[in-house]
Amino acid sequence: MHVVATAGHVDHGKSTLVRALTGMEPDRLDEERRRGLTIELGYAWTGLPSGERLAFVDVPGHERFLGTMLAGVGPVPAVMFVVAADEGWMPQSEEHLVALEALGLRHCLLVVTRSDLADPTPALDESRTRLNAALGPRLDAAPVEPVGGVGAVVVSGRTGEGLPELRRALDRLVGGLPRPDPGAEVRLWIDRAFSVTGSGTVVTGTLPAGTVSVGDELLLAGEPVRVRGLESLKEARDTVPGVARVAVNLRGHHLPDRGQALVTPGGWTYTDLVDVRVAPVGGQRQEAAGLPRRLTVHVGSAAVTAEVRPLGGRVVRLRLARPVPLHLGDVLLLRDPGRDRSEVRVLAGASVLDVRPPSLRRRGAPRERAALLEAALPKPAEPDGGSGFGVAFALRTHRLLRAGDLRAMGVVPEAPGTVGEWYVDPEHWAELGGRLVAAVGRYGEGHPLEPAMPVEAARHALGLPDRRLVVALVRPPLTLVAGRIAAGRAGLPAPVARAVAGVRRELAERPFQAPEAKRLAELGLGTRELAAAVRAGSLLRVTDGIVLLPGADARAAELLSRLPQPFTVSQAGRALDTTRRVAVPLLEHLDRAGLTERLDDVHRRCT
Ligand SMILES: Nc1nc2c(ncn2[C@@H]2O[C@H](COP(=O)(O)OP(=O)(O)OP(=O)(O)O)[C@@H](O)[C@H]2O)c(=O)[nH]1
Ligand SMILES: [Mg+2]
Repeated sequence: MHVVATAGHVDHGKSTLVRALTGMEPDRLDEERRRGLTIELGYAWTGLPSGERLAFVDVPGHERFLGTMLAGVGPVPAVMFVVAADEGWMPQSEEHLVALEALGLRHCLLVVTRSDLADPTPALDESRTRLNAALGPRLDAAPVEPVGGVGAVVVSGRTGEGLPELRRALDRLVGGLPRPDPGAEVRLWIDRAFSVTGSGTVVTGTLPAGTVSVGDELLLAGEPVRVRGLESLKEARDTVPGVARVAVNLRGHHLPDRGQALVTPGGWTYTDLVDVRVAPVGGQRQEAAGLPRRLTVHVGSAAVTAEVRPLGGRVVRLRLARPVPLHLGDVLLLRDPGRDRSEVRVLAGASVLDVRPPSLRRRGAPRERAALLEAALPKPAEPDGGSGFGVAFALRTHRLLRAGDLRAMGVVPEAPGTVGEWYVDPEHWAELGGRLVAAVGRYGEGHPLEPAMPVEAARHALGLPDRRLVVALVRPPLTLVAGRIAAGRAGLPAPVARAVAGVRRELAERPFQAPEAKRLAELGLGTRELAAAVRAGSLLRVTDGIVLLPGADARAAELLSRLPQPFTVSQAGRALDTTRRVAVPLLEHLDRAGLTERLDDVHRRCT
């Protein structure tokens, strides 16, 4: 199934076309029929020649209802843009086009209708030129001739002339739409909500991607709600993947407003503070500094008032009047609510660059922030429709995030985290490593009798949220000894250094199989030699006579954290590919370092 929205000036024949194509009435209100005017969003559907089902969201063209038009178009991937042959390009043709440009629309079909009233050629030529100028650069492979531009069809909704051709053109339009991911996080923007006697609250909307099923728990304004029943195109369904029109029964819930959304728990960030990059529309060069202080932000079916704070260049911070579920790369439409009616009121589009921006108090911080975001932008610099924003971008701007934070930002990591659930920007990670060496050195100078730095003190010094990150940063010349980080000291006698190098080679292959006492004796490594190697940071002492490579303890903790928790000594031994001789003292060492915790005689868990 596909969903296409209409667009175009008032009275140009949008609803007439939807009616002619579907045999259904998009104008359901008495007032609409009396005034011959669309006021509310209309819904109708039909089968196309290919067998695909197509639902329309029919929008009003009247300038007073621009907000309703935006609510209808917001979540929909493609538009049928209607222009009357006898009137040609009109103010709301222009305003709707600017809105579609701001929203980053990529799939559009031009329909010149009312061709029974006038020669359609002038309207067709002008409209095609304008649509191509505004949308052309963004259009995905052109589904209809002329190649590289918006497809166009001439029809009459009155006589039916051109309708078969229009159906074929719609088939080509929807055939060119990308297949949305059925596994995507659900965000169903509500465009209608009503009570049905006997079944309670029903909300409807266009599901752009993901899957909704009966029994799902979703969030509505952050509160859990249960999907009690589901319909698509008036048929009861157990499960519906996007793109689709859906009606969701939320029995017992109070009536929500248009502009709220049903979302997958954990799949979105509810935020009232966003940093965005403004993209000018309508051929203007909208500088962010020229935006009004207050404007209306449209996203999906929502319209939210926002305070504007320019940060620098095209980057601005928006404080929204209420939290909205967003992802990085979401496209917002910025509109001036207070301008003169006769002017184009859509000001710009804006891509969401950050849904959890830091506070900016210091002088100069806003400008630095704008520069950081600009520099981190995916190349080419023009972000489009959410694509291009990935884990790397999120980490370049946040440095350090949990897997759950990334998911709520709409970026899905493919690789495992740097440490457990933590993802760290590679550049930042390298820098932290250097800072840890310096911090341990400073600590040693300040505490000559106690030269090794407690992990917790290092965590503080680096401002890290989790001690496991500190432990993972401990690499030669640093070593981890009983919960402290020691700076290695060079200068082992040559025979000892050679023997130690032999041990290190063997351990590199089987990192948890500590050399047996016999092997150590063979190499001439007695108690004193081992102690020197440990002091030099070349080996890690686990207990008397058991040595491993420096960092083996952090590596062990990392491997153990992947086991079902809690675990036993023998499970740990298997995970680390070693025997009890090593596993028991190593676990005790990890206990002392605070990396594992002993629960009872048999069980431990990672902290
Ligand atoms: N002669 C002729 N009249 C048409 C045609 N299409 C629409 N009309 C008439 O134009 C008027 C407006 O048509 P609608 O379909 O309501 O226009 P609309 O674009 O939906 O208008 P809004 O929803 O209010 O923006 C109606 O009186 C229609 O009968 C056509 O192809 N030929
Ligand atoms: Mg209409």
